[in-house]
Amino acid sequence: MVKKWWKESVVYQIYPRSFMDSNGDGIGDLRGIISKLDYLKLLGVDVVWLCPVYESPNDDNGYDISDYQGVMGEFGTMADWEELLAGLHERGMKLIMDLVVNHSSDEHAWFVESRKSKDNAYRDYYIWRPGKEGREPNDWLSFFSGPAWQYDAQTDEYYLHLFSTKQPDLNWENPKVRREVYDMMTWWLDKGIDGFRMDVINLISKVPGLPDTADGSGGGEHYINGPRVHEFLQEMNREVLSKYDIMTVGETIDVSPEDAVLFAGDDRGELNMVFQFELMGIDSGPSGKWEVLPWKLTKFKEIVSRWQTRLHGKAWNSIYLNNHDQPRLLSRFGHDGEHHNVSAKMLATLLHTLQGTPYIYQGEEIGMTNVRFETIEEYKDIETLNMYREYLDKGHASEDILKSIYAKGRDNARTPMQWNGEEQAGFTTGTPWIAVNPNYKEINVERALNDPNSVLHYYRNLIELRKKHEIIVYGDYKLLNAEDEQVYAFVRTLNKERLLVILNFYEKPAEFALSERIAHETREVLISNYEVSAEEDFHQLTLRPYEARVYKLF
Ligand code: ISL
Ligand code: CA
Repeated sequence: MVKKWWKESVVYQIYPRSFMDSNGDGIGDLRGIISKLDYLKLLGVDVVWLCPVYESPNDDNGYDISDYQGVMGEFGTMADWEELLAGLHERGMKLIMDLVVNHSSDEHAWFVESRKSKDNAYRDYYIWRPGKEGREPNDWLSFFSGPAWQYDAQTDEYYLHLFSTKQPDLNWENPKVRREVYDMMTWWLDKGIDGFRMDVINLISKVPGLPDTADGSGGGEHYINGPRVHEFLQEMNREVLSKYDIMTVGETIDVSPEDAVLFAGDDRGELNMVFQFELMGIDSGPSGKWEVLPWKLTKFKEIVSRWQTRLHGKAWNSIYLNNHDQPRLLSRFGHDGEHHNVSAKMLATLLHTLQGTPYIYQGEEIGMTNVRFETIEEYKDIETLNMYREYLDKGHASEDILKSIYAKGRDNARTPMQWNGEEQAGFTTGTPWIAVNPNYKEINVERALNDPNSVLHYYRNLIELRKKHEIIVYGDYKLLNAEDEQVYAFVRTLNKERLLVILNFYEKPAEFALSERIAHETREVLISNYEVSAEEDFHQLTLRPYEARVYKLF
């Protein structure tokens, strides 16, 4: 397998608004991040993915960009950003920036021009259509509730917005738009950044004619992996990406492993890897993410294993169990009560021992959990707030909607980083833009640093293991027990070396039998979240709640 630095790296995702506030206005900022660089170094991560810090009216917390080459005033200045980049590089870490070019803000100069008149030079930078019999041009729906079209009286036409009304979709059919995007990317790369995470990049090509859906299901079939998406990405690669030694990861909604091989295949000249959403959909019903269903470990293993094996030798996986759009991994797949510590370590073990580049989302390394605000007023996320209004209008009860928000709302991941047990968790000296999770007195960085048994130190150990054992990066993957509803066990192999990973996903102790062959091999525990006895019968293991073990076999 071809060796690459981005395969050997561990990425840490920062959501700047919630990471660290340096000036007491309650909003995380660039100087706040700079003040925590030694912390990131201590953790051992190689790459920081910075969520958008560009100028933005913050309808969607920076994912609505009004100037791609300016820094958001609330976050600081370009000089601060340059200091951040230099500070990372000095410490041997890299920086990848979020690239949000499926849409811009409606306050971007291009859109301000575009909406002025039908013959404006920028009209065609966006997707404008006349209405159909006094209604929207088609029946597509926005990811953030309601139709994907907004009427604009000035020119008596509608513009397309797959996300909020303040996030008009850029028209990638227009070569001028593509040129602007490539020039902007080049400008950032020439400043010395190390790559991009590309927001909903598989939505940029829409089916010509923008047809109605067959069944009113939203319209995804007409813009997810659209007809020209690979052509556009190959062009972007030729014009920009191929000229630098960088990493790229595409956020791709609704893709299969087969699609991923097209986006990130070694010989495709597109991206290095993609974020898949199959696993994140494991607890959603047919109506979408707000329909919360129990999930099953057999299904979990089936999804992960299919991605592991189908990409092997062809493309590269990105491994993540949560991010700024998802509930906290611990509250979703582990136990955020009495088994907090062991279950966080168990999930971390999985994250770091699969084949692919692991992504840690801020706060995950100390076991931060979901939050439950009592009233809707405390929530800030546009997706959540729009959905709440839509569901209320449809007649749902507020308590029921709140239940879905507790399980799936994006603000679960956006409460301030918990640095210490002092007021506002040490995140700000002022009033935070979103409330701190009340559990900050128990769960915080200061406490974790002082406790050798903490989740944080376990993450540090896992990251270190990746540096020492090539097999963790490059070994292939084989699932041992597809049918087992409680234990997840797999083997990684590289040349003559083998790694055995055993994870109890539940609170209940589990019996786990190993094959004769494995049981007779010499073994060494590389990492575990409980003490492991050498005397134990290796044919038949009894695993404690959320127990995780990684063995090297000889
Ligand atoms: O997580 C999701 C599934 O419901 C969506 O909330 C999310 O919008 C989708 O995954 C796309 O995410 C990306 O683009 C959005 C932005 O709001 C997200 O924060 C970003 O990660 C629009 O730019
Ligand atoms: Ca601030």
